Amino acid sequence: MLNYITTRGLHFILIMTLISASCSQNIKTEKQNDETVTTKTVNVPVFNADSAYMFIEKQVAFGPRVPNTAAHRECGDWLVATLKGYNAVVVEQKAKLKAFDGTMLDARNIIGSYNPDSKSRILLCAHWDSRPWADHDTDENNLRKPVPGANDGASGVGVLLEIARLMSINNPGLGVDIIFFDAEDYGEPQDLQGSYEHAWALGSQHWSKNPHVPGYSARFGILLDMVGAKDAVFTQEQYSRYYAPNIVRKVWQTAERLGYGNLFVNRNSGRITDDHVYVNENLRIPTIDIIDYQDDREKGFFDHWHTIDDNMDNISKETLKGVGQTVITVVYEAA
Ligand code: AHN
Ligand code: ZN
Repeated sequence: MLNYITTRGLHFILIMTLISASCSQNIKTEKQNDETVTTKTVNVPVFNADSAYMFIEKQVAFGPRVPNTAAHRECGDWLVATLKGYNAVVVEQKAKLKAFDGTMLDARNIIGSYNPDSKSRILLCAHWDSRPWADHDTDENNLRKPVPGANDGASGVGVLLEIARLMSINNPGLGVDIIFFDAEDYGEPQDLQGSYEHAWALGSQHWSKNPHVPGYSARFGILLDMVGAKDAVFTQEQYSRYYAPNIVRKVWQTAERLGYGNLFVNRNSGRITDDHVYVNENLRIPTIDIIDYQDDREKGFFDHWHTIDDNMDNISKETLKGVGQTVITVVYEAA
């Protein structure tokens, strides 16, 4: 009998150990200077930069994801299938959006949700379309060619797909909505005469006025834009600081703690009109932009910005790792 109980007890301990090892969170009690302190330790998944890199390669291989092209439709279908494959609840928000020149764009915002019933939610977003015109190319023959968009577009999506993959393995314990915005980069070519209002970020303008869930809200949002270049530097962009100063602090402090302070620098930069502006203004969700931008660089953005050389050659796994590990840590620690 004694033997039997001991064996049962052992089994119980073994099973409990296995359960706690597979949990994403565990409560740890430590003794420090005669004081008992309880610290919440969160097991944050390890971001795999090779995997993120492959997600970027895959998007670029479709060709430029310019709205109203086959590459755009095919890549959109692949994004939907990939999110579903990683157990997200997917909504495709299709809309005909009018570009600055009157062109009607067949646009699609793609939303992948985790824990859709949770009240406590975080929004992660990036644009998935690519720019129709390489209007910053040095060769004038390229000015009306589309950009490959490895960094400008695919990098943010690649990082978020890797986070989706990790969330399908290890539940983050709160609601997370990944939104791939369409038609961000259809703003008028630089050399065109005339001024156009709200020509950029058409997909996020549409979604923020017509969210996929009526009354949608989130605690905060993080936009990733151009997060894969070799020499990336993420400064603290002005709209982000204005609308979401606490989130800027949280993200930059997390990066510093993880050893990515060289990538996320404590330096301010000016206003960038990007998807986060409309999420802030229309939905009042404090949303920051992690964007490779410095006021004192020639273009502000990375060297190959809006040129036909925005390809895989400039994508750095080290940069992807720094961004991905920082963002996934912020998400899992918010639970
Ligand atoms: C403008 O330069 C107007 N917007 C920058 C946002 C952007 C363009 N992100 C990617 N491409
Ligand atoms: Zn762009």
